Amino acid sequence: MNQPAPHMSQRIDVEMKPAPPTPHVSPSDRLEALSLPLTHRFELGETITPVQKAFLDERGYLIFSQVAKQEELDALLAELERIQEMWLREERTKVYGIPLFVGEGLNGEPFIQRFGFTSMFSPLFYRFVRDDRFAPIRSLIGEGARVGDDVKDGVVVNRNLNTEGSAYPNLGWHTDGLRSIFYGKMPGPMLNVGLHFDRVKADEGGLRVLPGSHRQNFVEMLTRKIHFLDHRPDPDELAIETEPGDLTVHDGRMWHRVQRSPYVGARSLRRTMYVPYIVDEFEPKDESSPTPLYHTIGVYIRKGKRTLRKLKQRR
Ligand SMILES: O=C(O)CCC(=O)C(=O)O
Ligand SMILES: [Fe+2]
Repeated sequence: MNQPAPHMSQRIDVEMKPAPPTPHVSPSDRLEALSLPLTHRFELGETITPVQKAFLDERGYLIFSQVAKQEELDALLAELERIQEMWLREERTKVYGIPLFVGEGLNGEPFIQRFGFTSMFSPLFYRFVRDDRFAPIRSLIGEGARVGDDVKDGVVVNRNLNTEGSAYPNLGWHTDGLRSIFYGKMPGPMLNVGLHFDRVKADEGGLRVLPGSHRQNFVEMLTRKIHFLDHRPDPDELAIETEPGDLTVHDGRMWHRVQRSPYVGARSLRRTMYVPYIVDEFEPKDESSPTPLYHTIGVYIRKGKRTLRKLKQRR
């Protein structure tokens, strides 16, 4: 269950608490879930309740209130600074084949805005994502769910910032399932688990989802919107408001996007961590892994935007 983490000096052995059984959902649980407001905030307990499971089945996502404490968030963020320092010093552009998004911070300094595979480089991240409190979350993924430290993009941390030099102020409509296709797999059921570090109200940008859109067929999943390029609000979208320490779970087939903050600078900062809990046997990655096509396209798009901005500044 525990893969060795080659970039860490000590070997870490963390026993993961076995996931509790997935609850059985009765028709009345389903009705109760459907009667809840779309913005309902659940409490994460020792197990996933039948109503929580029904809400996820019906709506495609769950919001758990205050799953991590502020001290824990602060420790993870401090660790992220250490990882950034290390990667900037190494002049890295990729980790395990996945491009880093490097923009400019508040004072024009290099600022990494998307970090992949953090738990392979940090004992703190490695331990945190294995904490007992996430055992019920793993029960949603399936039997034998483990942490995908070195698969897909690993444990990802995003830092959205709205500044002139930002490389990642927003993210267009997409389904996470499409990525599986780029990795050479058909999109099976998959859940994306996100930890939120900041208070983000609906009018401050942030996560937007199309509730129920995980139920669409495969063709709709490919064609409902243009993946990553469409940033337009949808009349049916829901803004997921977060408090620091909230945890969200969303179905990989559901359409979602990140709305740019209307504020510029420090007030626009939004940080999230996404954990791939997986059951399937993906190929583990390492430094020699190739870059998936859509990431290469992303690199060129960000380069193009940067060049355009510089040209505009010169005029
Ligand atoms: O920033 C977020 O909350 C969502 C990010 C996301 O959807 C993704 O990286 O696929
Ligand atoms: Fe996503």
